[in-house]
Amino acid sequence: PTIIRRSDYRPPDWLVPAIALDFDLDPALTIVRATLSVTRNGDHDRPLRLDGDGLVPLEVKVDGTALAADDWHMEAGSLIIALSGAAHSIETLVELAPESNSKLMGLYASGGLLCTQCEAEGFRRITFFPDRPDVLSRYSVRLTADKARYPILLANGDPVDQGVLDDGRHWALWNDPFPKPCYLFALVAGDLACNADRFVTMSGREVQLGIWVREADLPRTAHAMQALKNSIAWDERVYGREYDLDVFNIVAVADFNFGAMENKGLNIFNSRYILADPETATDIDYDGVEGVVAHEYFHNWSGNRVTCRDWFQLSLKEGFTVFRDQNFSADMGSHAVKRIEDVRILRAAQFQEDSGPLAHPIRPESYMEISNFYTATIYNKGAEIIRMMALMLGAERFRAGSDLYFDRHDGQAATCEDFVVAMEEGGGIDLTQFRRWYEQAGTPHVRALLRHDAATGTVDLDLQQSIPPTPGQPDKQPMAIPLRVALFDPATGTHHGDELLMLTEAQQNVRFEGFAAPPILSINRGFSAPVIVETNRSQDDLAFLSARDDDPFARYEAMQQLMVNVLVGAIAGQPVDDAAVVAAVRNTISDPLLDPAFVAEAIRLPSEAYLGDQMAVVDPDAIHAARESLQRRIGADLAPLWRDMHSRTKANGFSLSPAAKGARKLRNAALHYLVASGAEDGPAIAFAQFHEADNMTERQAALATLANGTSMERDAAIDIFYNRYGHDALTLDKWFQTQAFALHPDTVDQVEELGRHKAFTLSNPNRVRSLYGAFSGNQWAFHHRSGKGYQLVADCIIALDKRNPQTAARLVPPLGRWKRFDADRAALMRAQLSRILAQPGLSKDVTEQASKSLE
Ligand code: DPP
Ligand code: ZN
Repeated sequence: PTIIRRSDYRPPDWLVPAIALDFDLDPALTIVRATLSVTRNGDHDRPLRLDGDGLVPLEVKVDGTALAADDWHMEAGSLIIALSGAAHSIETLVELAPESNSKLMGLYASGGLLCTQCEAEGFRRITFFPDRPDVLSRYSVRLTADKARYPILLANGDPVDQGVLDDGRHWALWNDPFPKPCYLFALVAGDLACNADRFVTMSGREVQLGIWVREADLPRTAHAMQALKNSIAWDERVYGREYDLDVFNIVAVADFNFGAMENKGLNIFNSRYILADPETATDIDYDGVEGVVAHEYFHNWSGNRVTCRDWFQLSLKEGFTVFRDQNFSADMGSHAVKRIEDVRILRAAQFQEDSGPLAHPIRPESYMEISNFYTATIYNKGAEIIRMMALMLGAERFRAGSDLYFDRHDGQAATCEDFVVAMEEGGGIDLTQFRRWYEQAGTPHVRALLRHDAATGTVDLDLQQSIPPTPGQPDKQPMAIPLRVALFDPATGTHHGDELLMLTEAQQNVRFEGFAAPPILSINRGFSAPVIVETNRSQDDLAFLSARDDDPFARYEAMQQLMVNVLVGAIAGQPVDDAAVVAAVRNTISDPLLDPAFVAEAIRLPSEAYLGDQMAVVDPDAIHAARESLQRRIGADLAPLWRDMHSRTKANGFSLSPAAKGARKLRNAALHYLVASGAEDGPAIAFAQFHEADNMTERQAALATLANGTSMERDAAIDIFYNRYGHDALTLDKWFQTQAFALHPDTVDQVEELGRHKAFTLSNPNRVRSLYGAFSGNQWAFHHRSGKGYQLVADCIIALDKRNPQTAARLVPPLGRWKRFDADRAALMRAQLSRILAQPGLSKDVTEQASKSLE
């Protein structure tokens, strides 16, 4: 396959200022007529090249005249037309069969709907067009379909007109006044019900809001609607950005490759990020709905009004928009807890990516298949890079920078460099060295050693940074790393102020004066930089910080580090003092001033995968054993406290208030430790919670806790859950996911069985991810020494690649982590990657991921 390089960028040869699309919609045979106004861009004599993927041109007209067969030709799916002159009208006609489109890219059918997904390169599966984000056009779209089957016809922009035809069909005309790249095109046709509402913008314009779902799902859309209204208000208040069309529509679809898509004025969502009610959605699901609704809404400015010049700039819109949605969610709930959750996700997904064969900078240099670059690096590390700029600038100057960025580039296809320049000019800062964050892959390691000189009262902080080699980047330059630091006086429990240090050299020393006694170092407070910090802090220092640090993230982090040290010691077979961990947990759960949601985060043991990341060679069995043993110890030593906490946090009636959510989180943590303690009545208590819960947060947590064990209650709960929710796809996903994620010795066999279950299907990406995606994130089970886990996932990839390569490719990365494991496991993993690569007709998507993973 061809490799696309950032350095090869060239402006488009032809522009398309306007396009009229006419769809005659039918699941078996849809006819698409496109009329493009094209203009030559610059002084050249190159032909017009219109990208196409799987399209056959049934008609090609230039300025109203059908072209003779030798005036155009096809080249690798694209339509090439030789043209003289500067401007023409081009008309093409193609036929599509949406119901047989299993890739879910382009126009496809899902649960009785017809819908589209075009990002990144799906529009070329709908019509011939220069499918690149720097070609911006005004769209006018006419949809015609059977009125009984597809009573609702939606497209981008504002509705213009509609009418009924005599043959049982009807039509609608939509017009989008804002020029946009074709990846933001969308249409939906279906029998949909609407949760309708309105929003009056900051300048007093009224916007009609609609969330479109199946009639039966209407009661589950209230949370999404509230999140939408909150998002619109937040973007006005925090960024001064106003919505710009008369309507804003969201449609939920069941079969979707991504989480959601920000098409102009017509967002299309994976239904899991729209539908929520207490019976079927956990608090995490509710937060997911809020965060993704906000994310897609915020793209209206960071992505749509200002879009990307080319796909190498993807993080320009994604990193910035994730940063925006993270801050929105923090404002809607708890800043401390949101930051902890975001860092946990970053460490679980992005740090692993950054240390493996698929590591890439947030602005990559090359790709085979752009779909493979919708990664945690582009999204989550990208957000961290924006966050560091915001930290260095402070709120006001950051806002000045973002204002300049939006004003200067409105209506343009911009680059990451444009964003950085706007921050420099608007915010008044020099980001020359900081730009390396866009260029260099790999997670920087920072060593921070504190030395105290009692005679002079000075403290020296010796800082060192190093960035490990990553594919194609053996040597790295030092980064500009903003570190928030405080030095605590252990006697008083206070510090002398939080300082922002800029680490810019490979080695750097910072001196502090006036310390009679050695202080305790609190560093990377708030997780100010996405780095791995190593310090020479003792377990006593960490215990102190876990009880006293006034930065909630640093407090959480001290607790985690305390646990990691004990666990890593235990895994290495060293005698360990786990009493310090028990004491710190006791101390945290007994502190009445702490937010319960924070407590639940702080007392949670680091995941098996995170522990694996701390080891030179991951030993999944030893990690599992050590973690189970510490969990049991914490559970047993504090058993009365867990019992008390579990009954104390039982609520009377369901609410989504932060206090109620916090109480549920703590209740579930208490249940978990209580069961882990080995108490005889543990499973019965979990089963009672499973049975009595009036919400999915408690029911699923009880199920998950039981699923980790081998009690009789386990099987009963799994059966009851299936019978109760088997009819609801999103909830059934949880049934698959919980079993695939179970820390149970037979998980690998159970996953094999679940793959043959009648409710399992490869045609729904959510279902695939809920089984195989969850399973490959279950370190102990997936890395079963038999290699069977690898084989199951590889079988799934091979089968899925034939229908949906994009989703298949997303399952490959866990197999690529073989270098981190022992020789036997590494050989088994490599064998599966080779088997995948040997499949005839393998997609570009999976080929890229599997071949890079073998290197
Ligand atoms: N652009 C989408 C999103 O991140 C992904 N398809 O929101
Ligand atoms: Zn996005």
